[in-house]
Amino acid sequence: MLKLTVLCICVGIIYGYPSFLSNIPNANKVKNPCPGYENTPWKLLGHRFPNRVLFHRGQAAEKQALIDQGESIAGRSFPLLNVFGEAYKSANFQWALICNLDSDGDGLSNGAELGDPNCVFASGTPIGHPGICDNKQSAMPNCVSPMNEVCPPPPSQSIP
Ligand SMILES: [Ca+2]
Repeated sequence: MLKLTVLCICVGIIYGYPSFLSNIPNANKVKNPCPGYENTPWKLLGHRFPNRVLFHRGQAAEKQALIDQGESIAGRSFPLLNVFGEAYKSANFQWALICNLDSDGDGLSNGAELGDPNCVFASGTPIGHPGICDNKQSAMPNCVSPMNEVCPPPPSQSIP
């Protein structure tokens, strides 16, 4: 029975993200808007890191930082959500409740950014990232998630 429980927990962890993403339109088509990473996929929509490798590194760093401060990490979770992920979680994972919101404050609604501007769960192409201010048409005075705070440093440029 214990083995079955462990197996179920592991399967849930490994396959949890796809079902989470399937409830957000075009979530698997979002691109990384960060300088130097443009046009690479942002696979973990709602999280501060674009892929599982970087996500797990980020988790390890966050845990280590707490340990270094003398804090316990027992029983704590480290979802590393961005502003869009926090909004989605707060809405109990209901896309309809956050579609018209502008989670990152860049002047475009989450639906507009994800290619579902009318909030009908349309299949389309995302024009932006709903958790990072990447609206090139606006000065974004209400931005809460600027690139210079949430993006990693650009990869080093290769010398020609
Ligand atoms: Ca955005």
